Amino acid sequence: MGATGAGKSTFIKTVTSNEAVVVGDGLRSVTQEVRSFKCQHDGKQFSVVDTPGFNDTNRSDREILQELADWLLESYRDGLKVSGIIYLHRISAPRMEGSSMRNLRMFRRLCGEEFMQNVILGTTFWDAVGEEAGAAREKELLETEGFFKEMKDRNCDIVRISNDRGECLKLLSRFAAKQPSLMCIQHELFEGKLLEETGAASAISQELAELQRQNNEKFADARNQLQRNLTRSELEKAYSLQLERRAHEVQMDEVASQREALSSEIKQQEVKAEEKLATISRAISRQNHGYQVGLNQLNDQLRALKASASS
Ligand SMILES: Nc1nc2c(ncn2[C@@H]2O[C@H](COP(=O)(O)OP(=O)(O)OP(=O)(O)O)[C@@H](O)[C@H]2O)c(=O)[nH]1
Ligand SMILES: [Mg+2]
Repeated sequence: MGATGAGKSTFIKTVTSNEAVVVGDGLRSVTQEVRSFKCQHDGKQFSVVDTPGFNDTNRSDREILQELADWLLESYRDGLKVSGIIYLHRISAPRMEGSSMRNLRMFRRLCGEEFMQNVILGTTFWDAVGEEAGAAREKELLETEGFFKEMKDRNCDIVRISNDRGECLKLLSRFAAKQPSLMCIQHELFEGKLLEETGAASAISQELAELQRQNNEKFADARNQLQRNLTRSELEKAYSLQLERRAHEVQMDEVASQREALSSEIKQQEVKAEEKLATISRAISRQNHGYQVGLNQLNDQLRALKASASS
């Protein structure tokens, strides 16, 4: 067992020399179903079981667990017990990522503490790291709680796995020396628990709930941040609108008082113009009156002249 790409099928192909074992050649997960391969070693018959890796690119951990659980329950009903499990981990992985931690927690719940003595913790990809860097990582993995420390404390064997067939076969011999045992999930399923009620499944749901909680927290943070930003920008907008309105009102007041001043000035000028007009028309009428008087006098003189001329 182990995460996808850890080298499970490679190990099985090495020990069984069976060409039917499909090893991945890309980034995508390869093994999709639990499949058993037979091999002989040291006078003993082994069934080596390949499993799909957790953290599959195509399927959820829940589906993978279902696949494993079905196989384990069926084999238990058939009277088969598991002699051991090799849990593979890529030593070349630069850090223990969240998905690797999840897989490990689920694996531990799947086995139960008692079964740990039937587990071999195998590290692969040693050729992809320097001996020194690999050894430092191995030490950290074995000494850190939540990584492999608890498994080591439970007497789980720790081995470095190479592609040497002889070395790999020796691991099968180690299992042959162990008492086959029942895994926790086999007990649980055989007792009639639903998969959802098993420890391994609840580990997934706990992880999912934790992921959900973390996502919700991130979402709430982002929403609060957005709200704060919005509120701030809205306040700034409202404030600048208010300033604009105040400036506009001041302008309007100025225009109104200018208009008032202008209209009273116009009125004064109108009064003055009317007064001027009245003065002018009075002068004209005086002048007209003078002309009329002169004209009358001239007419009188003309009439008098005409009368004296005819007599
Ligand atoms: N360098 C190096 N490559 C390895 C080692 N073990 C496996 N590989 C390569 O890693 C890739 C994945 O190996 P698989 O054996 O298919 O991995 P798996 O664990 O069965 O993966 P899934 O079936 O997807 O769960 C293949 O290309 C292997 O050749 C190793 O120890 N060193
Ligand atoms: Mg595989």
